[in-house]
Amino acid sequence: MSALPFTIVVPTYNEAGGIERLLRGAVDVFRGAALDGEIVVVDDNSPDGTGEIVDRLAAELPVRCLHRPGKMGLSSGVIDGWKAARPESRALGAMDADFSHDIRIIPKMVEALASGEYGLAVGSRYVPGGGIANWPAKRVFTSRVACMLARPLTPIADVTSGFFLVKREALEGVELDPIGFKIGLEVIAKARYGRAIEIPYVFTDRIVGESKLNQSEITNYLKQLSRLYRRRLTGAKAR
Ligand SMILES: Nc1nc2c(ncn2[C@@H]2O[C@H](COP(=O)(O)OP(=O)(O)OP(=O)(O)O)[C@@H](O)[C@H]2O)c(=O)[nH]1
Ligand SMILES: [Mg+2]
Repeated sequence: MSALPFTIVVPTYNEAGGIERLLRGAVDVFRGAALDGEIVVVDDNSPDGTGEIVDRLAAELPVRCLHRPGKMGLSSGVIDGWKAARPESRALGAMDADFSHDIRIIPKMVEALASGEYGLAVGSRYVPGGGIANWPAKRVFTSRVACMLARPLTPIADVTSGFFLVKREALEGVELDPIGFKIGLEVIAKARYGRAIEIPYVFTDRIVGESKLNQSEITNYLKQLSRLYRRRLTGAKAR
């Protein structure tokens, strides 16, 4: 077993079409690399029964479901999932449920943190070896602009990645703003992780289920950025 037990949170809303395959695949990756990982799915009372599927799988896999009463947002879901992580986990992560994030790089993320060299490992589309398989040009452009806007805050190229693993201690006492979809940016900008590494992977657009991303998330992202810039300028006091 790896020296670094960890918990990955998967927020879900109507992901019944793929959740079982994703969880089985991730646990296979954990077992194949002898990792001590658990997955906490945070389900917002999905009408399609995602939460019940996870409850059933909890009997045979290192997986649990945290049920929330209604759709409360991706970032707050990840934060609530981390609060529910088992005490022995020394690293906390996040991953989407729609197969966009390549579960095969999880062992590299764990290894980076276990080495003691890094406190944060980010799955990255924007370093050599990474990429995006099947997004329309307009969406790639929007994503690149979103990352550029955060450039003065961090040298990390893929700041809007929702796929990462961070040392638990790096989050202690850190107030994360649950606004919008970009919990990764909150962690990158606020957590005390020391060095970070970006691990390349090729992002693939969701193959089952429907997108929950909408125009208001772009507004939320701009709001989040402005709060982070303000915080930077006022010496980390503002949210
Ligand atoms: N618990 C919870 N999960 C959510 C909520 N909104 C989105 N999610 C989950 O967050 C993850 C990312 O959502 P996506 O719809 O894939 O958003 P995206 O990746 O930005 O956009 P697409 O890939 O185009 O769909 C998925 O696992 C969703 O099920 C929410 O309000 N609550
Ligand atoms: Mg997605």
